Amino acid sequence: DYRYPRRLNCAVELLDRNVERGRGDHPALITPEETLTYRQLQDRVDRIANVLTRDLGMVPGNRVMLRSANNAWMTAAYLAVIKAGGVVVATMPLLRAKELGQMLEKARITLALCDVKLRDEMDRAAAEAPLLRHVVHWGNGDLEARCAAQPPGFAACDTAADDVCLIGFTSGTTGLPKGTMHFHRDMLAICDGYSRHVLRPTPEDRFIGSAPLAFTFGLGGLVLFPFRIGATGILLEKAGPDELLPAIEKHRATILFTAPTAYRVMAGKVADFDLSSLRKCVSAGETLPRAIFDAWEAATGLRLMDGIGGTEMLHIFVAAPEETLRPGCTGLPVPGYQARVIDGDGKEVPRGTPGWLAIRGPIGCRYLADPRQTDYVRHGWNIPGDVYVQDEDGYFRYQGRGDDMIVAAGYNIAGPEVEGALLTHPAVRECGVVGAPDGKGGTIVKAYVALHPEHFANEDMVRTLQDHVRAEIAPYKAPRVIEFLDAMPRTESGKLQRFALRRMANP
Ligand code: 3SK
Repeated sequence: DYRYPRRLNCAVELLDRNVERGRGDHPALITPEETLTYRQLQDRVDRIANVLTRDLGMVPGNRVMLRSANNAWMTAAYLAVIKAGGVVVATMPLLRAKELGQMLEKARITLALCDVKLRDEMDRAAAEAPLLRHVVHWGNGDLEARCAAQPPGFAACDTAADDVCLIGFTSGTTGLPKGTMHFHRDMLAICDGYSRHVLRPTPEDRFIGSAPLAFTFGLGGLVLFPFRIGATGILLEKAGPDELLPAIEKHRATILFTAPTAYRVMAGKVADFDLSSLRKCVSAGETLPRAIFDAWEAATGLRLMDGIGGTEMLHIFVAAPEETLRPGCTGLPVPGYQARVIDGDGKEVPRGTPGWLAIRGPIGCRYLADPRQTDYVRHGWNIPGDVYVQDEDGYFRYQGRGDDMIVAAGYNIAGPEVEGALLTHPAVRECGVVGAPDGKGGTIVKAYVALHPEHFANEDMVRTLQDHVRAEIAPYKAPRVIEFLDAMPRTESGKLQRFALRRMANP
């Protein structure tokens, strides 16, 4: 019911409670380099917290940048900052110095912990960041030696449930990142909401996935959800389909979190691996085309659990457990959340009518010093910019991002629907569909397509794909123009950057 004590440190609830409750010797984290039990992880967290507070002068409320691929040091650093009352600002590994600099400035960051493998961009950003006092690296022995010199044990900071502990920067499909602030209680609420009611894991589960811990999809699915119940997270620094499949087999992973495109690629390769340990597969970060749902079910016998979430609300807020999920629908609001479809004036539209998705729940959307707050939050409802239809029986069906809707020849056409139809053709590896000028003041549907290697990009293929779409969905939705690319532009979290395609289509 999302009621938490007024004083609460979520790192204590997620880590120390496991040791107190007899899970100390259970593996908390498995990585290619090391396996750490809850007790061993607790020791590392406490030592890092001592380094932060005694060595580096961190005080509660300080914001600490973390920079690393997914590994045990990154996880320990996350929990240490929070246990010491600080605020984590984790950065996606591929970000450049300029983007890091914007975050350092916006969040007024004073300390940074960084895997030495990612030091180049961090050092360049640090050179231009007057507020940043220390950057300490691990992987070169520095943080390791500082930890060894500290005493074990750390008394957690007595934080309030409503103290900020995380600023998650959105990767921004619009190219303009925003910092979203989250409280200690929010970190537990996603575990007690989506995970407990929809995913329903057990303490023996082993979670694996591809998203970086800097993306809250990965943080929840690989660390918070398992830790809330004393289960195990498996972390891979590189987690493309070619790394995920052997790791699932090797570590007998049971719950998989990744994006639709990865499921699509993996579906063609599963025959070479023993995936019999897998029991639940979560798909989010992007809309799940029916073709991918079917391909994964045919390949593994498992039904993908679709969900929509956001950095703003920390994790998934509309989804469905396997037994009630409907292919082609995202699902129902997670218990404790309310969702509705509204028009431009904020009024709920009738069932079956497309409109803006609005969400309200235990986690609020709060941007750090950003005037866009009032665009995305109205009367306590978060309006993320997704267009949905609510069916008669309450299920929410995705139509597209507001700016993915193409108005062509008087029709409203959802780009993702056309993409879903294209993806059912075996030659199509990935695609993106946007509106493009027709040269006469109107708009046409244009598809960008990347083919599987054995197929050729030529006029025959254009006609084949157009005919295929016409056979799958209403013919007026078929792309009038198809351009072939080697790969689609994607954000660091794997989302298709339709704005980049739109820019290409509207030079
Ligand atoms: O859908 C997303 O992009 C998302 C973002 C953060 C956390 C969880 C999800 C699914």
